[in-house]
Amino acid sequence: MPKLKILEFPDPRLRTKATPVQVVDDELRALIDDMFETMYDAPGIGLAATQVDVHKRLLVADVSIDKDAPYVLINPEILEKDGITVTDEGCLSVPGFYEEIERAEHIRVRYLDRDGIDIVLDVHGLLAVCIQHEMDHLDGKLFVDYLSEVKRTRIRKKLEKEHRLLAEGVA
Ligand code: GNR
Ligand code: NI
Repeated sequence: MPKLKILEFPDPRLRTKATPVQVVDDELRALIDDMFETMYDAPGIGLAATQVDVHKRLLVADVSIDKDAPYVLINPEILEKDGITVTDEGCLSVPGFYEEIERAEHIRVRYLDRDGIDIVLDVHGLLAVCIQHEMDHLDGKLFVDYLSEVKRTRIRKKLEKEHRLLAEGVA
């Protein structure tokens, strides 16, 4: 299956607020399979539909070492959050940049799985961080938004330069 193209900051399409999924059908499951392939190939531990220019409330994640613990969250909602954890975060849409970001250590999240079943799950640690990072994407938010404007601007200029060089066929 084709690997999907991942949008990169500062692409304005990453600022789109995704809309709820209405039907969990085979067409959606085909997209989910393509998202997993794209995420594992990147490689990354999570991917939001927004990043592949599909503006539906859908994310995939797998934080396991062996890449054998896939999660699909459709229309995710955070019911509860507590605790604070700091993680050196990266993002496939902000390649090459890593910064410490504070998130809730525990979340209780409600979502539909790939069969359309309503699930409530308590999540801790890296998976909780990843789900919060992916849910931000669905609202058009990126981890760089938590940084100072000086840092965000520096990252934007470096990526814009990379994109310009790539378009010119230099790199
Ligand atoms: O691959 C990824 N690693 C990661 C590390 C720390 C916190 C969040 C993430 S998510 C990221 C993949 C990605 O960009 N998902 O949107
Ligand atoms: Ni990301």
